[in-house]
Amino acid sequence: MADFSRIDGRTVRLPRSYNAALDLLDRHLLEGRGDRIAVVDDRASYSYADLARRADAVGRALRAAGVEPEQRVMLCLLDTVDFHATFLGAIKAGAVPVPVNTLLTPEDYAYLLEDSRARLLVVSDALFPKLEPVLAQSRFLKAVFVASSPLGGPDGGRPRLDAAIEAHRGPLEPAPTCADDVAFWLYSSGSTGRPKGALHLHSHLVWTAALYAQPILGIRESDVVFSAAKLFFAYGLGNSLTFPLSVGATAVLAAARPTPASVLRILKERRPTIFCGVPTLFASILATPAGEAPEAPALRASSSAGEALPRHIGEGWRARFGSDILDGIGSTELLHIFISNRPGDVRYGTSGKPVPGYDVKLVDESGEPVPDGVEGSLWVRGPSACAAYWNNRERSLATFHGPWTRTGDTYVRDADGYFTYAGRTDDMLKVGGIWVSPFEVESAVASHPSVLEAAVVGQPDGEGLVKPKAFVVLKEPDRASEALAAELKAFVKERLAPFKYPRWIEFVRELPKTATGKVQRYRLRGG
Ligand code: 3UK
Repeated sequence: MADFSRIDGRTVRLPRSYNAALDLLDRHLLEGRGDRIAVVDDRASYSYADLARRADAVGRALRAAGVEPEQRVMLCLLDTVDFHATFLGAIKAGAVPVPVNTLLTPEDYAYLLEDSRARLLVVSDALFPKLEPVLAQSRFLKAVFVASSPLGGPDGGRPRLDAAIEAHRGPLEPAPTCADDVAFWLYSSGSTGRPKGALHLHSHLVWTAALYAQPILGIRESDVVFSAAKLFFAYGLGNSLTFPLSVGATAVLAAARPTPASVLRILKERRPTIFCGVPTLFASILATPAGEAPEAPALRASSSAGEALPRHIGEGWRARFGSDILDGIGSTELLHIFISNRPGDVRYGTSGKPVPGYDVKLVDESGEPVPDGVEGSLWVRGPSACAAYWNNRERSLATFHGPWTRTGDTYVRDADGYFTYAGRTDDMLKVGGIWVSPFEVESAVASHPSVLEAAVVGQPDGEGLVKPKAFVVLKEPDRASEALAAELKAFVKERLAPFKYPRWIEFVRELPKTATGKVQRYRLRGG
């Protein structure tokens, strides 16, 4: 009989012998939830029993292909049921799934294959053309399975995952893992340097469900979750896999890139009760004209993460959809959200309060705690923090200090205990000797009714002194003009300390962003 976790208030009791896939998937069959719907993707609905059978077949196929426990399996998959089956099947078999961003270049994938030494790759057909050119140069890869997606695509003559599943039907003997074994990796992309593989353990998934999803989001068996943030991102993995599967709820998946129209259609037709997105998406949805009510008939809460949610977006969403967006900060290293707003206690413009079970501290340059109202570097401690970065002693030493993880973010805590984002430690600007948070300037610019979004970087002026410059995306790009630029400068000057206003405004059609929606300010510097 399998050993499962027991969630006990804010604590998770984990047996030493523990496999996360049994806890998230097989447990539901034993507890009588086999017929409940686990996943609804673009093509079909899958019960917990269906998903468990698929995961077992994938695990057996991996073993048959020569994948051994502890070896990595790279997943470059669009959001379909195949992600769940492969991620959980690999974990159950003791292998280590490594989901990667689906928006990278062939060169990036070559690096990730080399760094992870993945033995097997499971790739969606639509993404196969980006992987195919680099497969031959991988020294470790033994096999490739191509997963059919609703978007379609070639397989280069490689075996299809569906065929492998058919050929390997049958029960999978779970690997005898323990709670502290490495279960999966997630690559963390900084604004500089190569991505680093964050090593996550079997225990980490259930901890994020027990500390954040159940008490804060309030997720329960009857919920239907739709996350526009994709499964390869730690945020999406929690939203669409860990959290619903932790309680026997349902995840709605969409393979294509989310657009305001596609998200609005899903909110209406699939009736999710919980929606998860990133601020840019919430903003672009709000920029569309309100439709016939009700636009989101079942929605009771949304979450936002990845970057800070500007206050006006939260307020606009509440006004239009009748429920709140819970902004929270998480990271790949901590796996999910550790400071968050919560239902009935939302303070827009802040990240909320620490999620019980996580400890956070704000410190100055010498590591001393800063008082309330003063910016400090954010450190966090909690049971879902990754063990280390793979094969990168230097970056591990710089980030993980005993039980504490340095996030690289600057935050300020107010007297009521709410935490407000003040930028990345590395993006802060010194203007006239005073720190300016580009984020603060961006928020001010973006609160102008003509602006969709903005990014602010430092640029040297005629004196060689750094001043803020704003790159601005307008809701109606054709409205760009000198007059509007002057108006935006005045608008910011009225709202912030005058030295913070952007000395230059450049109108652009879009901002350079990481696949997970973060503005790449470094690409705008010197621009
Ligand atoms: C920034 C935020 C302000 C912050 C993530 C939820 O974003 C996630 O992980 P990443 O590793 O990036 C982490 C960094 O992103 N950030 C995230 N959320 C917020 N800044 N307000 C926010 N609400 O710089 C952080 O250090 O890509 C988010 C769950 C899991 C995640 N991995």
